[in-house]
Amino acid sequence: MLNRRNFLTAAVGVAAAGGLAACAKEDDSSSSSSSEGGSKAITLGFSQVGSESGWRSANTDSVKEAAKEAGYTLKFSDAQQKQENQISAIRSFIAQKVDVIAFSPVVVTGWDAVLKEAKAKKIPVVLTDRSVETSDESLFVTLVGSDFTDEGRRAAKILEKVLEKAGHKGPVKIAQLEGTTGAAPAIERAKGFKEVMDADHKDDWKIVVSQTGDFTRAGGKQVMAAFLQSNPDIDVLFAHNDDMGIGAIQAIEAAGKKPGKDILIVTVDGVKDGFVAMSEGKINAIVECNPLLGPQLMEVVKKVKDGETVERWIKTKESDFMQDQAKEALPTRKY
Ligand code: GYE
Repeated sequence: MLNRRNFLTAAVGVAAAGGLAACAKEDDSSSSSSSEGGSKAITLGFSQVGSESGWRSANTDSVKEAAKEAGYTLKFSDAQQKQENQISAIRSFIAQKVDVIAFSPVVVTGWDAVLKEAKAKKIPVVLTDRSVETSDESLFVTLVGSDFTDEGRRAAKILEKVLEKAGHKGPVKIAQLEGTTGAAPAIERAKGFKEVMDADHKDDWKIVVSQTGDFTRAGGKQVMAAFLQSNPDIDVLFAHNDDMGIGAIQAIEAAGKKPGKDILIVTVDGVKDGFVAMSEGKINAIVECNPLLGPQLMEVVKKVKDGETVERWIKTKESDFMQDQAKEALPTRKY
């Protein structure tokens, strides 16, 4: 996985990718126009995770709109949350000799072989949203996306405020709805949350149940219903995204409890439906994770194709929201 503390400019990797990009132009037999000055239209192959959440839909729209705006030819492929579909899509982009490949990897491991194939054909790869774990850092140029570990930390910090506001005293029994197993945001959000918990709440907080809901509403609902069966005395739900939180709210209500009161809820993302649930008092706080990565991604893709140096990790700026900010913030939400 990308070293999250390493902000070094990946000069070597990027310079190599720039060279690669230049070669890719020559390789691309379908390009008839001159490539002088880097003005040739860019063909971008983009492999999306799926359509599992509101975040993902907003991200897809952002990528499509930004590609159109930039005048790129976008080859878009939806992997339906399956790694094998992403690998096939990347192989097909390589066969089509696209200029740059961008993808949001569904899980962190298992990419080396296909990324080596892209490298062999001199096609630079830009990661977007999620990172990969690889032994060879030259297999991708950069990551455009959020700091998920920090989101986990922020979730724990905002939970402190939520508990205080609710006047909760004594031990805190926490249920965690994890994202897709093996996905960077699931691993890192859990890690960041635990970090704060171990440092500051060793004695009072405890994660009593934790399971994946695969980032979907249906998953959140089903798993929360099971949690409530095994642990009816849960105080807090930390859901790795709004959609699972919204699914869980349905399960909590079906069990005759009040979400946001009997069970305090902190989620991540900040999609509109999350804000609606928060303005209804059912979610207590949301840690924002911005899906509107399209414009930044298109800028980076152009730089990579032109052989310019880019940072190894281009981070997204984000905020946190408490319930009392929900009504005011709702009309301003862009996704
Ligand atoms: O939080 C979740 C989506 O990778 C940041 O994926 C993304 C996550 C997002 O399904 O809603």
